[in-house]
Amino acid sequence: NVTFQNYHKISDIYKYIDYITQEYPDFVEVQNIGNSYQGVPLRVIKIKPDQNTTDIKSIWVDGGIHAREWIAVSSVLYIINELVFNRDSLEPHMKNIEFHILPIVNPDGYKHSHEKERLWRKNRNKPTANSCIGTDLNRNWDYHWGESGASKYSCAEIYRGVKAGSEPETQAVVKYIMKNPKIFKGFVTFHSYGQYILYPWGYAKRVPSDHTEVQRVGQVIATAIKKTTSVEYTVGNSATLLYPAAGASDDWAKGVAKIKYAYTIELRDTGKYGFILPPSEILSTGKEAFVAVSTLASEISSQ
Ligand code: 0X9
Ligand code: ZN
Repeated sequence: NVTFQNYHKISDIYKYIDYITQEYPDFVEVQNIGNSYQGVPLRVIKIKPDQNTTDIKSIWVDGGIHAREWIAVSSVLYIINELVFNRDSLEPHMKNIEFHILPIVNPDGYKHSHEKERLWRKNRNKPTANSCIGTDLNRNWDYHWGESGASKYSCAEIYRGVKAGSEPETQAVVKYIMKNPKIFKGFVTFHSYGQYILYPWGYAKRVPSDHTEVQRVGQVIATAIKKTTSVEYTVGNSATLLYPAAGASDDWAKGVAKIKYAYTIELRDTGKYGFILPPSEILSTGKEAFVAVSTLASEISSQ
């Protein structure tokens, strides 16, 4: 079983996923949506509402697109844990929400970060014989792909890939969501660090026409987090608050899949430990991630 006292290696995470899907077949479903470059299955865990629920709305949640951001993976596992084991005490008005959760978008990179280079960011693809290893999976998505804040050089940390959607990890998620994009009302991708709740666009300092509403809900989430752990998250537009970076998954979710509430949440901390967040913060950061997703669920369920 997964504890929230330590970061876990990939094999333990997959065992945990298998365990909960076996134990709770009534409302947990697992689906392989594709394979990573190195052939590791990408598993989406679907947590379904009770039978006979009407007006079901879906929310996508993922973590671990960046290899070194271990806290994003542990926090998404924490969310799954809460949704499964505390199902009965969930707020009644989020009971028409279906969650589609991919805890590790980038298993190859995660493994490499655990075993070889702690600060590895990208996946482990090697597109051509003389290129460096790794595409930045958060620069690979097909919406304003290759514009500012993305590199065409394979050795760069922010390498965009040979073309938009070139990577198997990106393709798997695109294919899954685009099978039925209309059911998705929310999209949350967890990263670290900085304690930000970011919304599109990220490709340039521009905002979508519904940004006031998206900012409002972001602020509701930040307030809910503060009430839970006293930790502050700043809400704002990606490109303005952080930096322009094109080809990220949140922009794709909003621009192509047309998911209204698309957020990138940068978890703890604000720089003291950065990516090497101590295990003692796993549990409380997980709580923040759970509050974020459940608050979004409540907002969406009533619309
Ligand atoms: O640069 C990124 O990919 C994200 N920050 S991180 O430090 N985790 O690498 C921010 C992405 C924000 N979203 C967009 N730029 N669209
Ligand atoms: Zn990241």
